[in-house]
Amino acid sequence: MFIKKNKEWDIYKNITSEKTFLNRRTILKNMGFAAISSNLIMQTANAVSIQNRDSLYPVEENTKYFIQEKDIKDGIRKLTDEYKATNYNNYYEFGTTKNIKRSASKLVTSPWTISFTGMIDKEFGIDIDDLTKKVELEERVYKLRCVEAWSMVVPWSGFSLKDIIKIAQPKPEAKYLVMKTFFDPDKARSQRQDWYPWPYTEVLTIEEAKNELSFIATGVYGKPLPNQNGSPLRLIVPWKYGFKSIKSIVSFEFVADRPKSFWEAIQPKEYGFWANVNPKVDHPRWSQARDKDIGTNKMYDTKIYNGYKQWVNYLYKGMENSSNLYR
Ligand SMILES: Nc1nc2c(c(=O)[nH]1)N[C@H]1C(S)=C(S)[C@@H](COP(=O)(O)O)O[C@H]1N2
Ligand SMILES: [Mo]
Repeated sequence: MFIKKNKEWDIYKNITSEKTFLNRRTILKNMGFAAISSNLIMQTANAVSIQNRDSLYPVEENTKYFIQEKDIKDGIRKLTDEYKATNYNNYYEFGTTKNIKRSASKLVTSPWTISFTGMIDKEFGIDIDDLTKKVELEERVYKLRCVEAWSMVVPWSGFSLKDIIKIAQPKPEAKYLVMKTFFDPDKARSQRQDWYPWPYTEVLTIEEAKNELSFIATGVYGKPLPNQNGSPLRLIVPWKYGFKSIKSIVSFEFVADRPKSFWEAIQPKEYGFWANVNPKVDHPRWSQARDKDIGTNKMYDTKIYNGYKQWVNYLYKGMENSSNLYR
């Protein structure tokens, strides 16, 4: 994405980055040599668990949400080639180009504890490999529409975000679900660039999170998610621009007041909270009327809610004619 800096946020970030720095220094001092050997143990554990993950896939496809698309020459749209979808990625923690697969391979995804916090009965943590045992995995083919006006059609494996809510049991006062990506500047070098509001954060209303389309992907193309696509778990909300679909989640927090998401903190006029796909609301610097398929370069007319209107329209009653639908 292209960034214009936001001053207010810069000031805030300068304060927090200093705290983080002091913290890190103390931690490193206390760890000493232990860090080297524990790192080795972690990597071995990582290899074993990732083999076990392989055996979970492929899973049965749920075709209920599949949308058949036609391109502007009336050809039927096909699934994006696996190689393309796993080699053309946005993952800012590992760099600002689409070519981040190699740097993302450094991320250790096992063990991987996910914390559940905020307005719930009892806060807890659970490892991803225990979480996948508690849910029903299925495959869904969804269109991913990036705010940069490109798109893909991808077969994700995973489970409904509703299951996360069932497991967490939020209190009625909870109005938003906040998700965060890991913060580990040693592995993700871009996180040393402290002008970004790390960790990557995304927010949905609880109603949006309960929508049947909201999905947690743990696999893709019938295999566990590769690191570059957000292993070991990432959000997929196909009616919203791709930046809402946060990768490598470490926490689900239930709150009453809406915090700023990563891109909203950087540039709220360009990457708003709602971020619903809307061909009529252009990005301030480019049109959102069409999107280019990654792989074939064919053009498609962008549809309201990325074509998923029948499932999500009820969430935005009264907002239809507002640019709020986007920002
Ligand atoms: N943590 C994190 N999640 C992220 C991003 C990111 O930079 N960091 N990029 C987002 C954007 S802009 C898009 S389009 C999608 C891309 O997902 P993909 O690489 O699996 O196609 O991931 C989203 N999730
Ligand atoms: Mo994106």
